[in-house]
Amino acid sequence: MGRNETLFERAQKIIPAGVNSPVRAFRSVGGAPRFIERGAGSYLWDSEGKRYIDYVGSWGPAIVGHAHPDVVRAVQESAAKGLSFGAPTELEIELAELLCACLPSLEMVRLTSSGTEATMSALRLARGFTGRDKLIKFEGCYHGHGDSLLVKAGSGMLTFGQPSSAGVPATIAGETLVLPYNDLDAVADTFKKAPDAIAAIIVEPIAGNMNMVQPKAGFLEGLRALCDRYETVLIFDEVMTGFRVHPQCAQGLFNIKPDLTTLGKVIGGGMPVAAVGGKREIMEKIAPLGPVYQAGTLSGNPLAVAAGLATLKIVGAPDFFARLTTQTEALVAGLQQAAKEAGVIFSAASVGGMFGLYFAPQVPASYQEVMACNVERFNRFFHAMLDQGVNLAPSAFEAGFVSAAHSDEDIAATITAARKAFQ
Ligand code: HOZ
Repeated sequence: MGRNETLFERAQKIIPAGVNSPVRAFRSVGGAPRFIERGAGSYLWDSEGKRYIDYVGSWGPAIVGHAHPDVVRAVQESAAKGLSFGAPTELEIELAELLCACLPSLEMVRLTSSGTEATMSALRLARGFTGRDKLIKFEGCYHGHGDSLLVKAGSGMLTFGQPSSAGVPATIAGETLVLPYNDLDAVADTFKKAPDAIAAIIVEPIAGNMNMVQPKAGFLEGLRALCDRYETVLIFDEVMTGFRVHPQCAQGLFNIKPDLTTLGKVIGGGMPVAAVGGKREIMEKIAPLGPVYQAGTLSGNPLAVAAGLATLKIVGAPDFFARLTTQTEALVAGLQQAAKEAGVIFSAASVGGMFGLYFAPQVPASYQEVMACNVERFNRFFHAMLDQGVNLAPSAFEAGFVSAAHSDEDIAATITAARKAFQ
């Protein structure tokens, strides 16, 4: 038994399924998760010393590569001055100012420690602002593990075929209306039936938790128009797409201004930072300015904020996104070619540094189409890639991520591995 297996056995005795977040348990692909010893640039090393080209990137945050020297230095310098104060710091203002400068829809922002906290807070704010209770979310979109949002959700919920969680009271789940992604007519019909009841629509502007599903032309614009008409708060959950698909996030890419935005992952550069931000009149409802309570001892933690600022500085450099996009497109094109040569039914797509791989003839545009992908074929591909030192997300229902540290050689080696894995 290798060290990964030994650690997994030990972990399972004391941690549910041996992991602190479900997808990484490898349940859908089978086998033991790799216990990571260290990371540098585009690579990870596991507990057995094996090296992997990494396309998970901590599920998105590692956009400049693992252990980037500038980010590590920023954290070390901040750590030397104290780990947490539970009091405001100047760094927090810097990060908030930077986020508002990058995203025209943000007039005010509050930092949290996780994407889940950000989406829960956004939802509470929308409810407090509108005085309404109902929420529209889309099937297969995942917005963290808050009660109202764990209804027909993506990510681990989809991976394990249990899209709504036990433990969520029916009265809470009943306030969440779940509609098909990319189906604007369904949204319009719902508003017609309940014109004064819906506090918010929350959407991943590019879905990244049911594999990657892009919005059809007009879908996001249509949501914006309906929210304007029915005075409903439009929340873009950009925890995954934020600073990952475009310098101004998905909202800049599609040129749409949501009322509230949630951010996470990249803005913390691998440390726990997330944010909720948006229109001043809504944000001013947050305590202690307003009646909507939201708080956190570690919110705006100085080490985490330092990591986020250092990361965003690198991401903000001219040409950062052009190169990241080119690398990701090269990966996707190479994988498509390798599949074609092997005669495997496969498609792939990318936006900025985010990509989707589908064992299906066409790139899916809905939850139903994603569910029709060949999961068994993905699982075989996943293990064949892992054996050859390529780390993909251990689920057919997760997006993949390329970092600025991925070299041409890394991409070429990945495509070579795929040629074999497609056999
Ligand atoms: N929810 C993440 C995937 N969309 C996985 C988080 C983790 O396992 O760290």
